[in-house]
Amino acid sequence: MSSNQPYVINFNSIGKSDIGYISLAEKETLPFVPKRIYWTYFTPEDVIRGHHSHYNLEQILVAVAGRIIVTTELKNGEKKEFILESPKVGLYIPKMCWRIMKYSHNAVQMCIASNEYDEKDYIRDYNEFLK
Ligand code: T46
Repeated sequence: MSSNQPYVINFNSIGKSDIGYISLAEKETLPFVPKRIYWTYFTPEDVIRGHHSHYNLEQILVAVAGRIIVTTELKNGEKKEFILESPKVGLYIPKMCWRIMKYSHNAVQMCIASNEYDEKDYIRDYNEFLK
């Protein structure tokens, strides 16, 4: 379900240790119908990404490999930290939510997004976000 709060989604996982696993993002478990999926990788550990919010985009981040530390901040100042380190866990990020992300060297971040890419949907100025 869509929300104005970030929250963790536990995806279904099928399998066992001797054969491996498959995780599923079925439409019933998703808060929106995805329009775009992309992934980031090889982010150096000393680089902090994000530093932006979106006017309308909603996203689900998944650490399909490695570990991602995501700090979210809402306009009311509420801050949360999430550690993503399981490929069967997603983090829903609502619209109007500032975020920064730090990555382990082996992290692969998959992002399931509610809309196509649009640079005009970004708020990259923190003071503008707070207005
Ligand atoms: C987010 C976090 C979690 C494109 O040209 N097309 C695209 O679809 C995307 C996603 C990016 N770009 C370009 C725009 C920038 O020049 O790639 C460059 C880096 O994108 P961005 O500043 O969004 O990178 P991150 O890693 O800070 O943020 C990414 C997502 O793009 C963003 O929406 O919320 O991951």
